[in-house]
Amino acid sequence: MTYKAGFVGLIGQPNAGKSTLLNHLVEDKISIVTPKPQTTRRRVLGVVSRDQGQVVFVDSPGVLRTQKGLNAFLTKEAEDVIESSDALAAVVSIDEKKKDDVLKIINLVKESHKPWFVIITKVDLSEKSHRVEMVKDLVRTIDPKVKIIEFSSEWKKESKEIIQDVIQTSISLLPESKKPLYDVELFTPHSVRELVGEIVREKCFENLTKELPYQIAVRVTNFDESKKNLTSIFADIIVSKESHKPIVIGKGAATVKAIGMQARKEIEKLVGHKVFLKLDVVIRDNWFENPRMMKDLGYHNDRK
Ligand SMILES: Nc1nc2c(ncn2[C@@H]2O[C@H](COP(=O)(O)OP(=O)(O)OP(=O)(O)O)[C@@H](O)[C@H]2O)c(=O)[nH]1
Ligand SMILES: [Mg+2]
Repeated sequence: MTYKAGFVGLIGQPNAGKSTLLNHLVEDKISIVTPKPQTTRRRVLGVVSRDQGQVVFVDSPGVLRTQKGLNAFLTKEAEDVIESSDALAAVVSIDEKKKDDVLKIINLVKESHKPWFVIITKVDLSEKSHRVEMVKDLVRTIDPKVKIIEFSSEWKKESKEIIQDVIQTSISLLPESKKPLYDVELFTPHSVRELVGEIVREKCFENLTKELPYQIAVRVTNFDESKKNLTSIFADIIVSKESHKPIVIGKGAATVKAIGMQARKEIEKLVGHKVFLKLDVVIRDNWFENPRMMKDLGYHNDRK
């Protein structure tokens, strides 16, 4: 048996369900998910190890039209994932309104000249079920033979088999390798500290509206695991203008308290014991348009 290993990039429109799919693939929550588009900013790696091979799935930001500030970073990050992956999965939701947006993803993936397949997501949305065949037909206009897998995060029983199909299909497309790329016990190479920052950002998305979540970054300033059953975490919620600060804090600090409480509960599940979490709201004027501040917050493409 030849052992295979490599990277499979998940490429799709914002909100297609890429991060949800990644979490199902690794059977753990490593990538944040919200109902809002443009949730994922930096690539997230999920490792799946089997006897026949190891797939490193790479969740990426949704492919965007605009190219300014933070959006330019997101676009470049998705391009980098396409370029650096060994194979690609085009992730297309039946929720996608425009045919052109589906075609854009399929063409983008095909034009990479890497082995690829298609995952159609959200197939449980019954009022849109007629679109499953529509999307398949669209894909087949570009490649009549490409493998298409239908996925729903809502199907509990069927989802296990579908996930195995995604993993086996991915392995079959990967190059031969003498050994795995990561420790086979690992499901993500990201540190708990990194995951914590993302969890706080997810709770900001859930508790805030309009442009606010898009103009927020989170920086973990102190992560102390020196006590046996208590991790102490200090993090800054970085807003882009003065007027956003009182909104994030909320009346009687209700909003920031809700963000903190929800994040703490989830972090406690992740680390398996009690967590002390202290959040501060900090203003960095228009950080999302400033390359230096973006870089400082980890949003720069030249790091890899
Ligand atoms: N009904 C249904 N909803 C889904 C499914 N997969 C994802 N969702 C929902 O779709 C929304 C977007 O999911 P994400 O996984 O964050 O999508 P994404 O492609 O990572 O989005 P970006 O990071 O913004 O590019 C969330 O509200 C998910 O709960 C699915 O199979 N069925
Ligand atoms: Mg995502």
